[in-house]
Amino acid sequence: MTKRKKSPAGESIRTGASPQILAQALLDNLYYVQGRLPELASTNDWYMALSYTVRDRLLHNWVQTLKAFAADIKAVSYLSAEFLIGPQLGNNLLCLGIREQVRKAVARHGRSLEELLDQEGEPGLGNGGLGRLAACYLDSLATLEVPAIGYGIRYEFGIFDQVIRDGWQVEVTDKWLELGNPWEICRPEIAYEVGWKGHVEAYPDAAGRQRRRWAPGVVVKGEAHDYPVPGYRNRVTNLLRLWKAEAVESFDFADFNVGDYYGAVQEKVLSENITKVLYPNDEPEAGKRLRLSQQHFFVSCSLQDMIRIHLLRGRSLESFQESFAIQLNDTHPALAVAELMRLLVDEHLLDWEAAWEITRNTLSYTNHTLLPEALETWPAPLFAELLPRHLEIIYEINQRFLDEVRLTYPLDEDRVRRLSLIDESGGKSVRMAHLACVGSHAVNGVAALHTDLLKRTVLQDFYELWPEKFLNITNGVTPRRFLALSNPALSGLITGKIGEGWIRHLEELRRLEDFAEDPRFQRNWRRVKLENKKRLAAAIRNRTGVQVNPASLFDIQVKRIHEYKRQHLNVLHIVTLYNRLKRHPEQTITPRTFIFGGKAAPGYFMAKLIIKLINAVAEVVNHDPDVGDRLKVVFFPDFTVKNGQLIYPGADLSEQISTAGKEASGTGNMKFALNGALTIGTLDGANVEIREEVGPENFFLFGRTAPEVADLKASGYHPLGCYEQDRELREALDLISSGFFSHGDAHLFQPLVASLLYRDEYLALADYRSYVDRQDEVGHTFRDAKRWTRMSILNVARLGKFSSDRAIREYCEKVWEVRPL
Ligand code: F58
Repeated sequence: MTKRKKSPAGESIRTGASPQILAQALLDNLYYVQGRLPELASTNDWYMALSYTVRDRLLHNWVQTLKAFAADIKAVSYLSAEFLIGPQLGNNLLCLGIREQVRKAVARHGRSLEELLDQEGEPGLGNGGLGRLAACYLDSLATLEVPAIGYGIRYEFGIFDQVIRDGWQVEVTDKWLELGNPWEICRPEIAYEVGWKGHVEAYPDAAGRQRRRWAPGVVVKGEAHDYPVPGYRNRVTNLLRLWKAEAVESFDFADFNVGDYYGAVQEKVLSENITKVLYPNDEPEAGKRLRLSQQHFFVSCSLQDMIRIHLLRGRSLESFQESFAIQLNDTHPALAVAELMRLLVDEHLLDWEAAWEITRNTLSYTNHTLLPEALETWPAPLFAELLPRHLEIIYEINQRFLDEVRLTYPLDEDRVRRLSLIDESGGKSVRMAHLACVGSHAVNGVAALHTDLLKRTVLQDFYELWPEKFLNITNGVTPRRFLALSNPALSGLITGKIGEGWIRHLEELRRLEDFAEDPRFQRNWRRVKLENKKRLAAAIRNRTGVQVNPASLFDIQVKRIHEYKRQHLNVLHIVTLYNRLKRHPEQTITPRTFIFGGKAAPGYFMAKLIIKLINAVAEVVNHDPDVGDRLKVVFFPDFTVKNGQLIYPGADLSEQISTAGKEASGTGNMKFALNGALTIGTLDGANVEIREEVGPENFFLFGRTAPEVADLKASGYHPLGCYEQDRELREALDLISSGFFSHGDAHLFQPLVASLLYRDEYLALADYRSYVDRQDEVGHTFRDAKRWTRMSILNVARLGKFSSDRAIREYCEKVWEVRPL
């Protein structure tokens, strides 16, 4: 080891944590890494220098933790096409516990820590809940000291940035790497080759057994890019390893030698395309060959990496399952079933039976959706072209599996057809959820209701076949990022009362119950909320120009825009309040600020129209003198993790209003409640469990239940009937249809209104009355500050269950069979 430079006080310039040493380290990094003198340095230069300074302090722990991977300890491998990790600097400071020292060090150079934190963009390497969940789980794994690697894709362009122009969403390329990325360590020596296309050959092995061998037509290299994932104040730093596609050099040179220079360059460009861009959800299936390539690419690199690590331990592949528990985050990495079989059987020459045993014992699968249109399938011809050997393996798995099914259910060919990995209705396609179920030893849903519905709907046949494989693990969120980091004022207040144990043991929040009615604590609670609302109001002013009143009820819905999440139901309520005010301008109502945020998939017309509607209603309501300050509507552009950290703490009311049975879990519901917002919600996803925990008297419930939704649909639902029977609903819809919010253009919102009146797949009209009545109660309750504050405190106090630490403990015990370091 090289000798470390020491300060006079004996602290190392690379690890010391006093303000003095940090200030010196900052200057060193500014000079030697950024190549800048302080007087010429930009804010970004300072941000980079600070990040390197913090990274130095993480690396020591990281190197130590990596040793665990060389030792004989079982590690978790979390395979996910998305990791929505959010800004890194603030969280790393929190985990290391050096924020105040760093603040002083930065101040010595005349800079503010806030300004540098704000300079950081974020890696938008995910669409929404699923990607963020993966990031929360990595945080908990590290905090619970479980050795873990997150494996994913290093997209060059993450989820698009959302800009609002004339009320419409416009997508802008996310160039997150543009200004450099101090958290990433590129490891060119950790790289694997991944193949596509080509053909499969049969040959006899040394023992004379028939074997298959894949000769790919195209080969690309995957290069590891590593991110440190620190635990909270515990010296453990795990690893997030993202793969970047590169051209394989030998290919370039071969082309170059025959003089095809441009051919070689094109090869390089095509290879690198694989990790160019994250797919936004809800895009049509067609033309998604690149997406299948991405899945195969990151799965193959990750499995090869795990096998390398396992063999480095001096173990044989028969014991692979003792080195790794691999979690499939939805079906995006489900190809792992076929790829692990291929690596074990074709490359490492194991028997099929032995390989199958290893595969099943190693893999487990989490399902995140019940929406049939969201269940992944790939056309067999596309598979055959891109991954011919994998398709053969899948056919073989299927044949053996269906033979087993036939033994269990003789003469039930209908069931065999339903269970098959191949959908034969229409053109043949591969059902990825079926592949994941067959290849895993455990299958879980993400909230109690979701798991229940999984067993009774989309995976019913699998549940009947293997009931013991199924379990529920309700999602959770990390209290570090979503309370300690994003809401320092509330955290301080809580810690002042019950100590800081809650940061690792969220159940300890329960002790706040004793203070729910304490007048002084209540006053402080309200003061903190008001501060957070002022901070949010300032950001709203800054980004939208709208001035909102921090004393009004902040009613917030932030999440991806989707018809099942029913942002338009929220809009119908706003228009209803507006109509009431127009009819009785003198009426006293609880002043409200409605805040929306969320991205629509670029190809999802209806979702984009909903954004336009929100902005159109905002435009009218915000400028109507009859309304004054009583209603304001805001669309906060570009909802990200970073913006979320600002928004959740400023909420009074959390909108969790999806049609019952559609939202698998939701995690925003947990983030809001943890920050003291009350929920108005349906009995959907984890709302059910949140309500159970906080008590029904502290939750604003409305709407039909999942069985009621199913019954209504089965008995023939006629939304027009709701419209005819409810005057306020009729007036709200009529006003939208009339062109009132669209400068007289009566066509603009017709597709939305017509879809509600004549189809209303997500029962917005059926739940309207119950929603509006509950909202009236919300408005009423908010006027009773003591009662509201009590409810808010009790919500926070009873939220312990929704820590991602609890979820990870359950995975460790029930699925992975791993123990902390
Ligand atoms: C979400 N799924 C669920 N998918 O909708 C949400 O209820 C749940 O809380 C969350 O997972 C975590 O379990 C989700 O975010 C995606 O974003 C997919 C990404 C890939 C394309 C299809 C959508």
